[in-house]
Amino acid sequence: MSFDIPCNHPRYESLMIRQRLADGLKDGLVHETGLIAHGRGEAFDYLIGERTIDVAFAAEKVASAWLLLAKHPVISVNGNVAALVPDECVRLAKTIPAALEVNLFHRTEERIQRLVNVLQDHGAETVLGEHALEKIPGLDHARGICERQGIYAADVVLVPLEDGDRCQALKKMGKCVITIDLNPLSRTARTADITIVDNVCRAMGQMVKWVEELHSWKKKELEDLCRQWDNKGQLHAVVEFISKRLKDIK
Ligand code: PTJ
Repeated sequence: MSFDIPCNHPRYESLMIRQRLADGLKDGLVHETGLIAHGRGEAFDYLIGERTIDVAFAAEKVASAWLLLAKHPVISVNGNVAALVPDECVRLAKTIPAALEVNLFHRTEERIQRLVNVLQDHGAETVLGEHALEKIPGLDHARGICERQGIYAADVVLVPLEDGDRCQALKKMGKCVITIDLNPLSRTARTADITIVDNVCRAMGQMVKWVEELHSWKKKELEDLCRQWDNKGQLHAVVEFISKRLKDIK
């Protein structure tokens, strides 16, 4: 860490997250545009009050249930996610259990290798992504390249911090797509089956807790929970929440 942030700083958490991304950039994990993406996320985090709002808490629960019901769940990891929540990614993958696959928009083999190493350093036994020989139909950029045993074969895919066209293409393949995106207006947020409007730094840890709790639920109870989820309605609730907060500012 190149900068000491005093823990009594009023924006300590937020500055620590920025620092993790800056370090991730230096370590070759984060792409430079990942910093811009984070800035957009921060703005929306500010609007929701930098906390997990009730709708997101519920979405995290349903997403966890969906991952538990899946036959072949996969967690897709990009540069920002590896820099911010490597430990949570590995814990979530082990608790479900699910496969981890590194998948990059700005793909280089060197970055793939670095991300695989980071996840392994945090305890992952197997990390997919290096032997990506399949292509998601309709996606021309590198994000469409994936592993046959991983995202290609998955029935449920968790794609935190995503760009919209892969989400759409995965859905066209018949997969259930769960995303974590602070922007409730993004194409990804609008296309996914379950959108968690929360900071990935809060959401992933909360999902580990939900998965641990939901392990004792019966299959039918999990199915009922998933069936009730109305993603469009919940996104509307997030926008309402933000609008109300803005209106209430004196
Ligand atoms: O590592 P790579 O090469 O795969 O590239 C990753 C980035 C993030 C650069 C790439 O996926 C990208 O450009 O993403 P977008 O299209 O900018 O979308 C990122 C979305 O994530 C935006 O809607 C942001 O609001 C949201 N976001 C950013 N930071 C966070 C976030 N959502 C949750 N938690 C965050 N910390």
